[in-house]
Amino acid sequence: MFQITKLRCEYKENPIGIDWSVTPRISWQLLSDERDCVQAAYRIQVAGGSSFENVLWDSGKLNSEQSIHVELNQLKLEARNRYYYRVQAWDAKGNGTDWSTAAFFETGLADASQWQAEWITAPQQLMPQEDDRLPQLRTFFEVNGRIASARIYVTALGLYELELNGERVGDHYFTPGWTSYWNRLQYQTYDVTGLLKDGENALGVLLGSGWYKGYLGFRQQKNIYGSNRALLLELHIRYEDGSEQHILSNDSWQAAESAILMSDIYMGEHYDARLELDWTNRSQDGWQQAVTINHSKDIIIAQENVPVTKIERLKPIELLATPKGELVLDMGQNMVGWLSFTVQGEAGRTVELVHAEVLDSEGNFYRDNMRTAEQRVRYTLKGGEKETYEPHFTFQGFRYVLLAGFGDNVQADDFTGVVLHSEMERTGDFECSDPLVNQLHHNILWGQKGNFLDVPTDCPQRDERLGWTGDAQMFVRTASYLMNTAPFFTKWLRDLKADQTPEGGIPFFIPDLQRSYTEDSLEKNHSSAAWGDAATICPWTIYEMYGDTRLLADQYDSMKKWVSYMHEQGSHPYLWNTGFHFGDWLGLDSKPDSYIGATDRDLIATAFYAYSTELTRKAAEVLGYSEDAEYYRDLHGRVVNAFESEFVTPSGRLAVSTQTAQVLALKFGLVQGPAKERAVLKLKELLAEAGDHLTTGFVGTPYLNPVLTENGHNELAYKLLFQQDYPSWLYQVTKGATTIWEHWDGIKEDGSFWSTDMNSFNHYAYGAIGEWLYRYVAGIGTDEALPGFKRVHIKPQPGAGLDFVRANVETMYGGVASSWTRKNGGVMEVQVTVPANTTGFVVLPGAKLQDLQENGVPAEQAVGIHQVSAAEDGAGVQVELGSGSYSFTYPF
Ligand code: RAM
Repeated sequence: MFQITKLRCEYKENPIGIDWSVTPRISWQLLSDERDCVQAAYRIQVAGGSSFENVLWDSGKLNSEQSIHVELNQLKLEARNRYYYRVQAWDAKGNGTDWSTAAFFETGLADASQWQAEWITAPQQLMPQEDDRLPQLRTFFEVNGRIASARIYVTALGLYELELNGERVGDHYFTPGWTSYWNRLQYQTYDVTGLLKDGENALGVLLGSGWYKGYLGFRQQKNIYGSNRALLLELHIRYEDGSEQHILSNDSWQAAESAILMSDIYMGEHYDARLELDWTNRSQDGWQQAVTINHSKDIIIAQENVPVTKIERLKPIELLATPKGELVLDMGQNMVGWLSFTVQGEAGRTVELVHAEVLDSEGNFYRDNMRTAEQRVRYTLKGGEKETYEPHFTFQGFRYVLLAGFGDNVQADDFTGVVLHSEMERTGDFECSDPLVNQLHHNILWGQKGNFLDVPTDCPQRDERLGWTGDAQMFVRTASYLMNTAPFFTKWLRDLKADQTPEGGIPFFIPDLQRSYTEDSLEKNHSSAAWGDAATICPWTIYEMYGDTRLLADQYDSMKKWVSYMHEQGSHPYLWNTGFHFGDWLGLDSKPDSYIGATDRDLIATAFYAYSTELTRKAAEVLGYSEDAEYYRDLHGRVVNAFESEFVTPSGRLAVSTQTAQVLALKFGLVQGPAKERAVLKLKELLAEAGDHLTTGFVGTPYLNPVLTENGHNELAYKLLFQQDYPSWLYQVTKGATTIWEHWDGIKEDGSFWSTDMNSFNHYAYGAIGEWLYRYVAGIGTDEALPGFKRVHIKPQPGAGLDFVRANVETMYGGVASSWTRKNGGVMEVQVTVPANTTGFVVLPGAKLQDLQENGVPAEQAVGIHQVSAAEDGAGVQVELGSGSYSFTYPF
């Protein structure tokens, strides 16, 4: 078997409406049942139809190993057109695949800023701006003739939901998504060919407030980006005879009030089903003429991210009565999305659902940590038949739901939890012999599900839910093991770049809420060390994980500007010792009543200054900017020297005696030789003083276990992992957590809560331990020089407490697997898989050259193995191998 599978265009399967101002890139995977399979050549054909009768472009057979991000740069593209593509490949032995099955992509509008349609909204008298009630818009049109295809191109100020002839259009939610609305606004494309009918058609739109106009941020502000909800839409119908008909949003449309009395991301939704209009009925009252408004169209871009969709459904595990006598549903999982429910009763009766994450120590419903976010859904029945409802423009973070007004016959089965997030492909799986660690992995995964709803948020429940840069930076690699995050971070990083200040400062959250780049912005809401470094860490991580050089090139200027911003700060050109920083946020060594850990903030700022400079140097090298690379190499050296003279004593001790200080100095290579050794010893000592427990906050925690494992203290890293008392990762697991908490002690030993003002139970930052599980415990890593797992590193790191580990990561080339098992009789078995068209560099700690077997034969004799030698650090064996699955055994 030798074949091609998983054709993707810009990471997506058969995308429509893509931006084609840049050349689309396609990727494929090779499947082979033979080891050591490398692609030697490929051929691509692009055609106007799936039968490939009309070939538009044929690459011919090209000698190349490239099978990801292949640019279709010879192809002349046109707007609004579908292109079919297929691929054939040959290996080094000359074996060829058949043509792959055909895949396609479809280009979007000719120029995303050129719209024939106009922005429309409901007239003022119908919709006073401060009214919470949502408008709906509609139009009628005739279809005459046989339709070849029909597409809707649409965006909104606010959020929209479309219906065509009574059917919801598409399965995307929270469209058009959240971007830096001053600079960028996505439009979506829908294939509506199958929804149109001959004769009269009715197209209706609900408009919501969303991030654009609803409450946003922790200062109870509304209308941050604007106060008008508006729609911009074009429906293009292509008839079989080649003619086209365009239905455009303009003032011929009609507007009416909808049955949604209020809908707000934080607050919830109020719906009165008695007020529903049959908007497909022309003769109903209540409709007025829509009005046009002026708003920029220059900022409109094609959809970049994958859409938010309904990903999974959960049934409640219990309907319980609390000690206070309240009726509460338990979903069994802290989840993000909403409840869909069925209810029956008389017209005018109102039911209410309030959402929260935890019960208090007495078992009562607890929502004080929501701050001002109401998370309340209210539904007034129209009466008669059973009614099923789910909200439209709000999402809740919850495990428990307080029910009111449902009556005595209510049953758990009447409710379904609908989990919504960006539809990223799940790529990572991890399982080991310890159930608590497996639950930790589950919690990390659910932290991502809950907080990757179009932008990477800190939390999904209280009045915050913002794209905090620091949190994103800390979690990006873990996230990219668990799911394919490339389109998600592509969009978010472009917003980061758009919101960056002219001096290169990075707002605390992206999208920014207050144009930090303007002089009249209220306060300095940008540029904290370890937060702003999302500008360098995120694109570099996406580059390593997906081989995405284009994103790196797109972000390169932004990376440079961030470094130059840091360069301009401080009283010394190579130290960053001024300004506000969040420091080692929530570190346990903070002063009482402070959120900021004890680690000197100048040290953190200078450490990240060095790290970002190094990443920018690496990016310059990848992109071929050798002068820049030299500049950043030099700058990095100077920052490291300045760090040394400021923070390392002449005899080699780090002047700041915290866990996080040692961790950063080691992770970023800021201490060498004896100073490095002392930092490792000091870290051990500080951990021991804390009873082998961490005291690190947001900044130190993600690197703590990696640093221990990298510096010869893997056993200590395992020890920290396995601690079950506070503070530790498993403490919360033993307390029943199903997601990752913001605080190590969100719920204290005595059952009481951390203060109400900041206590999220779904905050992924500490979930960055996931990276250690995949990259160190299972040992699956990338290679900077051959990114995207073109060369796979596998170095399992067994430790006391685990008998086996199994991990899989679905990469751009296919599945990478690493598992290890301690067998009876002191034998270690390590199984690895590296996909076709990649090679593997496997390190087996503890193995000896002469003892290593692969499937029962001496390893160096096995097919596919290129080289076996002593590991560089002398503590095991390293194996260079070609693609395929291997099973190694050795005494351990
Ligand atoms: C909190 C957020 C976030 C953190 C900032 C500094 O409000 O929840 O996690 O990055 O503060």
